[in-house]
Amino acid sequence: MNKAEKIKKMKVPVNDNPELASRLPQGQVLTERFPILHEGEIPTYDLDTWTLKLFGEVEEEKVFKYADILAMPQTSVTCDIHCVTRWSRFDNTFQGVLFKDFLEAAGVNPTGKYVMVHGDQDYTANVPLEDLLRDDCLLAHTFDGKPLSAKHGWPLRLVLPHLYFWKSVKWVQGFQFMKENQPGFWEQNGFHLNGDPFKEERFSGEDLPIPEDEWEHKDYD
Ligand SMILES: Nc1nc2c(c(=O)[nH]1)N[C@H]1C(S)=C(S)[C@@H](COP(=O)(O)O)O[C@H]1N2
Ligand SMILES: [Mo]
Repeated sequence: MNKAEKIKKMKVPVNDNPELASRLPQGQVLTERFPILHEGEIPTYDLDTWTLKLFGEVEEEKVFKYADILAMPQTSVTCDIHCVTRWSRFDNTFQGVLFKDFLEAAGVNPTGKYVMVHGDQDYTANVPLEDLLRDDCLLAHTFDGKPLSAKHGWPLRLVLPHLYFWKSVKWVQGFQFMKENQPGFWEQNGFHLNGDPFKEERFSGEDLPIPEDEWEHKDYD
């Protein structure tokens, strides 16, 4: 059974607390722990050789070093996060560079309206450029006042809180601009192309098998 099929068979939690109604999407359970979920091993990095690439449908492709990111305007974002495996966590404070500030500081003009976000290890998630330009979309290096832990995506992860958390690519390596929307890793494996938790855009309706051990959660913080 693949991940999408397994989530479909889970008992669906009922959110009957009126105080939470506007904040906790249907079918989600609130947690105070911070689960850790990813494909593959936790990568290690040398910050001197780390790079972030902007490529594809752009006027000019560019590569950034870690120091370039730290020199850009820094912002703090406090957000709720919602994972398609049904956990939500409120009031998470991340710090880093807003994607829209990054794009402006980068001086890169996208000619494609869709983006494939690339992260280690060979992970991808697709998002419309418009979504990345929101006021709460961050390239984060800090969580709760401390550097992100390696498990949660250090040295840099995307935080895109208005979509299910699978879109928030950890160990981000590049943004590929595209003329057409294309499915990323989970979007090719039974999950929704968009992924809005408040619309419960969980599944694609297709049934494509992936090995079970690739999606079991590994740990908590
Ligand atoms: N590079 C990478 N980023 C990733 C993933 C992954 O497998 N690889 N998993 C996604 C999924 S499915 C989730 S729910 C969140 C989990 O982030 P966390 O481990 O910090 O809770 O990371 C997302 N980003
Ligand atoms: Mo996930």
